[in-house]
Amino acid sequence: MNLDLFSTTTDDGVIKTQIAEQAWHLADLVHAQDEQIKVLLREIIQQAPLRQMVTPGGQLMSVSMTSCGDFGWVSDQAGYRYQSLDPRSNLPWPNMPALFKTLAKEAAEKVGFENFEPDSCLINCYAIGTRLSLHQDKNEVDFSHPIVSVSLGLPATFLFGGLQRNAPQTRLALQHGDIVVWGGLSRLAYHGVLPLAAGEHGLFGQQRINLTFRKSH
Ligand code: MD6
Ligand code: FE
Repeated sequence: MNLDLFSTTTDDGVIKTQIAEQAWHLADLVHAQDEQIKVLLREIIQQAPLRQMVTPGGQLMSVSMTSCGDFGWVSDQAGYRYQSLDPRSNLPWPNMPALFKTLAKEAAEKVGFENFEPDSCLINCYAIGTRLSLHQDKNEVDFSHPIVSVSLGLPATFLFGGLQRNAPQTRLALQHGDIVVWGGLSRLAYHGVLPLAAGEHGLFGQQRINLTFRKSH
């Protein structure tokens, strides 16, 4: 099924497409900040390296992950959760850079979520061929806050489904610099990412980086 997707242009020239109830795609919002983001990401990854986590069911995830902010999302045999310490080092996660927080807050505001205060930024790194299977983001304490998701590097196909795993899915092409924001009635929608197609991005090379900002607590 394909929802009726419609585009509007906001006052400040951002192309905004609603993908579901209270879910929006914002095209090319990152603009000129991408090089700065890359520098900040390198610093974060030096402190808290990307790693493949294991699902509670014992499967190695293909996407590599790390976090910054007051809390980081982790998965292991004991389950999915947020932790204030990186289990790899037992040190706090790197601070969330002000630039990251501002970007997330501004994106949320553009689609009507005022006062979004993310305390966690999950950094997903996709190599060619890796994917993220259909899931809900439900480890946060309060689902009234939206999620803001920033795509960098190679393009990917995002699957956006409904509140039940078997609901029909919409396919969305996510390009470098795009942001997806969702909350409210779509907050617990199932979603995933298809295997990353081969390619070479000018700034990020043969990978896709996704930053998802959440208020976890
Ligand atoms: C990704 N994103 O785009 C994976 N979750 O690489 C997510 O799993 C996600 O983009 C919640 C909200 C937005 C997202
Ligand atoms: Fe997710």
